[in-house]
Amino acid sequence: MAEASEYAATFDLVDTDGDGLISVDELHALMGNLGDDCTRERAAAVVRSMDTDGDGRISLEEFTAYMDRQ
Ligand SMILES: [Ca+2]
Ligand SMILES: [Ca+2]
Repeated sequence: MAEASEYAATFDLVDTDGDGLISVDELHALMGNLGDDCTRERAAAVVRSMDTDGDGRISLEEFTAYMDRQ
C-alpha cells in the first residue's frame, strides 16, 4: 500500500483544516501557494472533475481514484 500512503500524505497537505475532505477553498489556496495564478472557478472545476459522489468536496478515496487515472 505504498502508493496509497503516498497519496494520503499529499491529501493531508491539501486538507489544511484536517476534516478529511478537500474543499474548493483548500484546493484554491494550495494552487495559489504553488504560484499557480488560478481562479476560484478553475479550482472548482478541478474539484468537480475529481468529485465522483457529487458532494462538492474530495475524499481520500476520490483523490486516490483520480491519481490512479493519471
Ligand atoms: Ca478540509
Ligand atoms: Ca466527493
